[in-house]
Amino acid sequence: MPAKGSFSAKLSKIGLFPHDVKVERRLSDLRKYFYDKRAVESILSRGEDPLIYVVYEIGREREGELNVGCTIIYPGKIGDEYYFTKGHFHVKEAGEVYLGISGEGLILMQDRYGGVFTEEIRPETIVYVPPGLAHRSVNTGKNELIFLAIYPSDAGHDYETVDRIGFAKIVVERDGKPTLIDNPNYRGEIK
Ligand code: PAN
Ligand code: ZN
Repeated sequence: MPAKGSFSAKLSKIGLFPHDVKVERRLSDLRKYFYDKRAVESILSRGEDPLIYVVYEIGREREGELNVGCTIIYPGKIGDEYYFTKGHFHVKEAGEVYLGISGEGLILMQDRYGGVFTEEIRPETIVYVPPGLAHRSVNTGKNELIFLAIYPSDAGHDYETVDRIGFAKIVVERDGKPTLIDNPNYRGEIK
């Protein structure tokens, strides 16, 4: 828990975050991304559809402006794979800054040839996402992972490429610890 009255405590009261868009992503929206298809189908067939993450966003339109999004990824796993965001490339060559608010997680960044590296998302730390890299965030902790994302308002989100090829690496629990492994469903280099 963030210290009472701290910056993180204030931002954690996310109902106060000014937003004009709220996006909710449930397991059914992400079914094709989790690698353990049996685990996915067994949960959905029980009539359950857990909420994986929510994004509150201030969207702007004019070139030169910045969008601010606040993402909350809930704690949990499908099989042994931690909850994550869909992930996307930006349509334009636009970088982005992530500011960790609370919880623990990782951001995977992947180039167009499947090269992946990770950085930690932690409270009050900043991650820079360079232009041209797909990015997906993963909650590896026991609490909500909350972070802000700040990016050019005309960056655009390309989900289609990630839909088509996936991420080359995924984050699973091994011996109680988050571990990066090859994604068995990865479909190779982008043509
Ligand atoms: C973030 C993401 C947010 C949700 O604001 O959009 O964490 O992830 P997906 O968009 O992949 O579902 C960001 O990177 N904006 O550019
Ligand atoms: Zn982004």
